Amino acid sequence: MTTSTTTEALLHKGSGLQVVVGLGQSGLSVAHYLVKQGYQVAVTDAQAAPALAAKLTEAVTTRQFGAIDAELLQQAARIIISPGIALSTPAVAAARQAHIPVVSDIQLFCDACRVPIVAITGSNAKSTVTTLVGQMAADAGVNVGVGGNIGVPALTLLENSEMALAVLELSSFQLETVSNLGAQVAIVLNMSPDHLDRHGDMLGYHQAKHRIFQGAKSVVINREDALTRPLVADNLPRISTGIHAPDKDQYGLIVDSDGQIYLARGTQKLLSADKLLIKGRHNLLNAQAALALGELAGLPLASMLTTLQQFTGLEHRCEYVASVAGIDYFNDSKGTNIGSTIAAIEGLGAVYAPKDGKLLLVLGGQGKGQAFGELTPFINQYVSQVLFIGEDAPLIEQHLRAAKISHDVTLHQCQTLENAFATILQVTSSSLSQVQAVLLSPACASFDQYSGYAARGEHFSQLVHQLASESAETATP
Ligand code: UMA
Ligand code: ADP
Repeated sequence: MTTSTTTEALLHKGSGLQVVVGLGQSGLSVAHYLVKQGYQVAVTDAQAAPALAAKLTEAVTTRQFGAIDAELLQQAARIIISPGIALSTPAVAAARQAHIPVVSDIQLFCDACRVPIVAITGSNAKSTVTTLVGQMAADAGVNVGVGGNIGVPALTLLENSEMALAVLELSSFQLETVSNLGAQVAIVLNMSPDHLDRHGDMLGYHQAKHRIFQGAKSVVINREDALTRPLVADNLPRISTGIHAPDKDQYGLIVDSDGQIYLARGTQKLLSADKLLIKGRHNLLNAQAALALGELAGLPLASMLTTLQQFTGLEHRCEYVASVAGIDYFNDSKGTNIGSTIAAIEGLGAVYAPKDGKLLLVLGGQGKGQAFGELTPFINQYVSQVLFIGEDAPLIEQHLRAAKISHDVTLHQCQTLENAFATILQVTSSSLSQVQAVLLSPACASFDQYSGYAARGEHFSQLVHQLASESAETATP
């Protein structure tokens, strides 16, 4: 797929300075890719000593660290911006004002990619569905590359010259500077508020996400969420997913007279929901999305159904950790926005409610400008204790109170996870406690206290295991 370095060097010499802004994973991949293509490349980063500078090829001699270099940006023929850097950053905004094109690594990827792209975005479930579609393709014998926001920079996929299909998880940050992606099939899985601090409001966030449909050859739509539909009327092939019985050739759920739920395509029952290892209504939608994307990418149904039954889900997404003193602990540290936390509360709440059980919910971190009051009806239905951690904890409590949280729900300000566990012990040892499950689903980013959601989830799991060993010691005569 990649042409030889010498040919590219001739091709791109003299086409102007390419300035890579941000030397994280994607910036590093961009710099290496462009150098290989023969471009003249410079890099700038706000950090004085970015960790990845040591890995940068010596061919990049202009390296401006310690601040994003506004003067360097003004000299660029093109700026390739990292997703973590806002377009409103003054040096970047000034360059755009001067009509210097600003694109993301995904633009370079789609310009060079010669194989079909399955493009996946949404507020939640991106990594789950991307992994599932990638696995479905691999199990069907397709040489597939899986990358993007999931943690593998997209451009590195081009190093595989045998790749026959690319499955990309795309964030709103990556999409906001992409034009005419031209995916074989594209989806916005769902839309709920997230990253509003960066996009300004829901409209800005929606506009960024919907760029995924530009040039798409087919689309998948979530019938439960009107905001997932492409705005432009067109006659592209499209398949929809949803929680009701589907129309012909669409995906949905069929419920038998005995209450058994099936994944279905039209009137055909494909698989009983019991056969899936990933649980909850949201995962039934995720499974349908993967099937519909796979269908439009040409994957065989029988093989996709086999993959679906083997898929155990990803860590830190409503992951069962352990049961201590009769209480189940779940790590949903990847629940970093309101939509994902609602899915977790509803999904687990529905499991414990028939047994008169309630959830204890650990919430908080960096709030990203969200309206936390939207959680209140779900908390009132399924939760008896809310424990707040992190920098926006007081604000979240204010939002819940303003949205009329029930007097039956007790609120605790804990600041840290360690303090939260002291409270958990206290609350659950009371004979009046209705708590049957503890759920870490913070609805917030973790960067105020952790290096990322994975570190937060691991800390939670470690505290659960510590509690389990202390509880076993106490129980030993
Ligand atoms: N930097 C600046 N100025 C700033 C901000 C950052 O100079 O204002 C510099 C930092 O010093 C650092 C570099 O930019 O050296 C980091 O760039 P980055 O934040 O874009 O991170 P990458 O390592 O390039 O990772 C990015 C994605 N990160 C973000 O979108 C924040 C990764 O998604 C993605 O996996 C990776 O590219 C490969 O495509 C992570 C993420 O958190 C998982 N995504 C968000 C999410 O899922 O919610 C959108
Ligand atoms: P993303 O990559 O979009 O962040 P993940 O697959 O990592 O998505 O899941 C993120 C969070 O969203 C997890 O807390 C997970 O339990 C939750 N989640 C998964 N599927 C859905 C869905 N269909 N709707 C809402 N939340 C979901």
